[in-house]
Amino acid sequence: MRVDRIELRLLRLPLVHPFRTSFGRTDEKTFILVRLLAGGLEAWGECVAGATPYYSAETTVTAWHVLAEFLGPTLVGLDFGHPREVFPAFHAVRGHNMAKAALEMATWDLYARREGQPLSGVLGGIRTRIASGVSIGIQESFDQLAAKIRAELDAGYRRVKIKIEPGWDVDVVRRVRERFGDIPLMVDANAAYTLGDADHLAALDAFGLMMIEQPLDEDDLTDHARLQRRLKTAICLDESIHSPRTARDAIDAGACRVVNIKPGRLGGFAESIAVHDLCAAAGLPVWHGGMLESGIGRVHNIHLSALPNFTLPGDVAASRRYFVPDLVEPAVEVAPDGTIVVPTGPGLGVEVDADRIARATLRFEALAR
Ligand code: NPQ
Ligand code: MG
Repeated sequence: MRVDRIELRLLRLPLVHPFRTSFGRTDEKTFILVRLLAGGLEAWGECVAGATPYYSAETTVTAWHVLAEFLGPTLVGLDFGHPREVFPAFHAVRGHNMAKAALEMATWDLYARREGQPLSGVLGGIRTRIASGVSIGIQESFDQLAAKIRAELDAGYRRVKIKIEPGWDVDVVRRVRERFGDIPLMVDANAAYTLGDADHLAALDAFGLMMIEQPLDEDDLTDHARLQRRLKTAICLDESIHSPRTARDAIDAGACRVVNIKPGRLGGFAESIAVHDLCAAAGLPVWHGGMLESGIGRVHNIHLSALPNFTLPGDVAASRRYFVPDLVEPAVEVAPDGTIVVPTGPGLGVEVDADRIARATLRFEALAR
């Protein structure tokens, strides 16, 4: 298989609601879409890097640079039999996993379309529906948070994750438990704490959380292992897990009991499958993270979530929580039982709306063989 042409587009879409985490607030999503043309087929990928380097080092600007100057030329020069060959072909480029993933994931879509199979089928998925959860940003008041939680539970979502930071944590969780009882609840700190906060974080043990996600720094497996020994609550790692090797090291160190898989953070689907498989072998459940993707990235995530060890509800929710209209038809919907159907058509299995993409495009560049 050879890719004839790669198109890069920088898009900006307004968010339905602003989203605040411990690292900042965002009102819109700026991101790169990649479109591949190969042998009369087209395929899509979405780069999850945002406009700012606050969640991770990559941004839309670094990703555009690396895609246009390095990864794009490598991919148009590559004759590959299977998309699992693409990530190794990018080996000379250090890091930049989000840029790598955008192209790599598009090659899986291309391969699936060529095979006439749904993307989930070529990835090894076994589910027809996936369980959906929500991630609720830091709010102005507890009442605002409670109203959001009520609405999401009423919509059927199967677990609620609330973002925490110092000053918006133990008391908020206590009040959520008092108001909502035994709902499936977890928290995500996006690395806002240090090991010195261990006593404070241990107060969360009283509330039966499913897990606490990424309490400490991205590069701090050792302190996560120390913290995990102090807590009853399971630690889930997100930002720390960059590769199958860091996943293995985290598991060996006892730094977590659950892993969040985001293909953007890992460099694509092949590396995500490797992490999925090694967590399964070690007896750790995984779930699919979210990066405020448009419908294109969102549908990629749905297909990967069909793999067997995605046994916990992910941060893969309905389009309408983020973008109206979305870039895909039909938009992603969540059923009253909190599940999302895995599309069954070839590749992504949804239509991409070229007009909406054109209207949201700020920058365009094409690379050809
Ligand atoms: C997380 N996502 O699990 C991330 C954080 C996140 C849904 O909680 C632009 C770039 C916007 C990166 C929004 C959720 C982002 C972003 C959220 C990362 O930690
Ligand atoms: Mg997270």
